[in-house]
Amino acid sequence: MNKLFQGKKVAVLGLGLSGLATLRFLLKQGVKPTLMDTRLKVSGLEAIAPEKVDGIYLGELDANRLAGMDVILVSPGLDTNHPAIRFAQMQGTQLIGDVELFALSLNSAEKAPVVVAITGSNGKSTVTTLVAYMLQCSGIKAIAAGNIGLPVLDALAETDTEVFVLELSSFQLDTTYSLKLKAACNLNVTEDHLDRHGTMAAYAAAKQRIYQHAELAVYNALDPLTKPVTAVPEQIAISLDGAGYAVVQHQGEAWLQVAGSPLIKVAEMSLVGQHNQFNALSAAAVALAAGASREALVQALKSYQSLPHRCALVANHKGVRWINDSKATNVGATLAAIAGLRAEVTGKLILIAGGDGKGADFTGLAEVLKQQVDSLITLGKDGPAIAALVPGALQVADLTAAVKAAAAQAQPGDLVLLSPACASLDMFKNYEERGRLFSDAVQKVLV
Ligand code: UMA
Ligand code: ADP
Repeated sequence: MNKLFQGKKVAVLGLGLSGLATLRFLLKQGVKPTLMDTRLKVSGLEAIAPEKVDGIYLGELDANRLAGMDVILVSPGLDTNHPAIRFAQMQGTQLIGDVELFALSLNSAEKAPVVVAITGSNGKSTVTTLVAYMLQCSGIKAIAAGNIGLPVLDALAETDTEVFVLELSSFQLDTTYSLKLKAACNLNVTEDHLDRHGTMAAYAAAKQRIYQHAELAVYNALDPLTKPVTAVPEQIAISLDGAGYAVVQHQGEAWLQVAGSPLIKVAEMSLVGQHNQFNALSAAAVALAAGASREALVQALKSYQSLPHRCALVANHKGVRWINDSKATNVGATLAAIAGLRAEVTGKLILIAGGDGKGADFTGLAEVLKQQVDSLITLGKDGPAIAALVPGALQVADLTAAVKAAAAQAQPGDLVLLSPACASLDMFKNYEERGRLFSDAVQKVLV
């Protein structure tokens, strides 16, 4: 590892969570990097002793300074199409991300732990945490890291980890080259992040990179973009009506079928909705490859606690249910939420949507809005584009107004669903803040 960067000029570009984890890792290796961020203010920098690094540069990127580097460790939040970054690459500077550094570090270790990874437009966090939980229930020391929030290089500091379960975004995969995986899973590829990737082809190609050095590919039988385009020694296709991994009728009830035999009754699972049956099957395939036992899979699927902000019930008041699905940051996630919940609604389904669509085309929502949503309330930057899909949509200025408008029309049996189909960054710090403020506004309006 040390040798890799010896005598080289290294820059850490982007000083958020992953950038600062990269810096900590490099300092431990005795590397003295240059730090850069396009923002003028970055929190966490005050803790860095200036003599430990080779300069800190904030604000507009200097193309010549970047091109003077041998290696740039770029954080996933920065668009690598930035002209100064492309210029440096053209001058021969190597561009890699924190996941690549994690891979290089493990590849040079004497005894590398097992690594599995999950990508997809939707369901990544659910599957990642479920795989880690299945392994933990099997008595294996597993840790979930990556896009889920714990930077991979911070996870590496946990020395007794037996299995790393990584959630990887398309941005992270774009700058990863040598990650060796016991199992790689691509859940689905639906429109997202087109403001960065430009085209669906480029986005799908970034997701395909997860299979580069994988022993097993777990993919979605119904989504051709997830099928490996390169040779992967072993492959498992997941589909609810498939064979090896599927939902089957057994003893008169629906069961999850895992590796060819029934594992658990669907009714016994803590997760609800068809998309979560698919997630559970995918997680089972990955966890088995990483050493989990079937007994542990059953235990995990019965007791797994859903992550917050994903179709979570925040209030059930006078027969009206209020659901927070703030993590639905793209069209595919909102479609899954509506499909999963519609059957349980006896009254109206009132949808609150809108935010920053990240360049998405919303027409895929139109049919479902017309047929399955009874009332649409929109907000945010792309609220008007979503409202334009159906007649009679109500456009409001903020989340509180949306909740008030929903409360004014809700009757017993109705369900109010916040599932924005958009990122939150136009109005909120992140999707968690949006979900929390929704929940607060609901509690206030119900008093
Ligand atoms: N930024 C700048 N200038 C810079 C660097 C960043 O303006 O020089 C801005 C960008 O607008 C960016 C934001 O800062 O959106 C954060 O970027 P970052 O690279 O500093 O992000 P980190 O704090 O390191 O967090 C990253 C992931 N963020 C992104 O990919 C945008 C986190 O995923 C991840 O949890 C973390 O590393 C640890 O691995 C978050 C995310 O939103 C949850 N991911 C996207 C998603 O899930 O849709 C891909
Ligand atoms: P990610 O980490 O990829 O954003 P999450 O597990 O956090 O995924 O789920 C995000 C949203 O996507 C949730 O709001 C949920 O309704 C929806 N979702 C979860 N799994 C799937 C799936 N397999 N297919 C489509 N949508 C899904």
